[in-house]
Amino acid sequence: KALRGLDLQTGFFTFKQIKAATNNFDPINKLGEGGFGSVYKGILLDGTIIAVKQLSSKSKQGNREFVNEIGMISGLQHPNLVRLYGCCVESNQLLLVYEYMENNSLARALFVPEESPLKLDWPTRQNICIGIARGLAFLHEESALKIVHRDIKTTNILLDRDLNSKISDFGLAKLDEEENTHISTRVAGTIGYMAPEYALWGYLTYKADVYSFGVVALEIVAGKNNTKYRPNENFVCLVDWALVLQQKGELLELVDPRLGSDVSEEEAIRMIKVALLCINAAPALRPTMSAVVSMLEGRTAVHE
Ligand code: ACK
Repeated sequence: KALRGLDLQTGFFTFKQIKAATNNFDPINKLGEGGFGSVYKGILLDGTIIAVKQLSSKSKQGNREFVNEIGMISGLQHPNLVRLYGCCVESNQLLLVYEYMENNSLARALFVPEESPLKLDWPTRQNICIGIARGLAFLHEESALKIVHRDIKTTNILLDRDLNSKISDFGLAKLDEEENTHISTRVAGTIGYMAPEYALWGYLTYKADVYSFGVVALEIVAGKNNTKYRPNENFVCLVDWALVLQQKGELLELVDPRLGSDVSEEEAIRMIKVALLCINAAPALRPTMSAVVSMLEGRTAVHE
């Protein structure tokens, strides 16, 4: 019944097809693990490379998020959303089949030291940031469904072969209903990225995604993980540090030193200022995602 809304553009795969594509879930093809289970790389008979998400346990929670994910993104197509090709619900299997993203997650590219830091030069980081903003603007404003993602963070942003960014993991996504407001009884998301009004009171609007985006944008500029970065003993995270630097008028201190002279100071300051607007404690004062896109592209000025 939950699959009733499945869009025709999203197909069903047989378990046999998936087994053949992943070489029977060969550990060599394992791309990684999430809270839900494992992700495998596979190749379909027509040569399409896919990523298969396999739900590990039969937990009710996992099931609900799995079905939710299908319902949310089946049929949704945008260059900055990871495309869902289909699913497999055969022989007690719950599998989601996505387009394969060659360059893994943004978190890995930004924070894992073994990954070449210069893979993400300044123009690439800008493009990644604008891509995430465009994907979110589409979810919030253009998609017929008006979706709040609820779990925007660097591990949920994947990078394709050309390092374009796409949003993934719609397990927690919600439809934005009734005056854009929703009081959640179960607050789900990730510490460090959750908007304060949502984390504290379960007050959910699309502005919660805008806040999370702001944290991600700061992480992109700084090349540092918000909650794992302690600039000194007085500050517990990147966000706090950014707010202090804003007061001192020293925003450039935030810029990732690995970027060297590659970075345009004007563009870096602009990205940081946009991020700071997004993490405003008052949801009403945060910009919409289409306004964010426009500011990042330099089409409109950033009003502080
Ligand atoms: O940073 P990663 O290697 O990129 O670690 C995670 C892991 O699986 C668990 O989510 C990777 N992953 C998820 N979806 C895809 C995909 N569509 N293409 C490639 N890798 C993926 C992700």
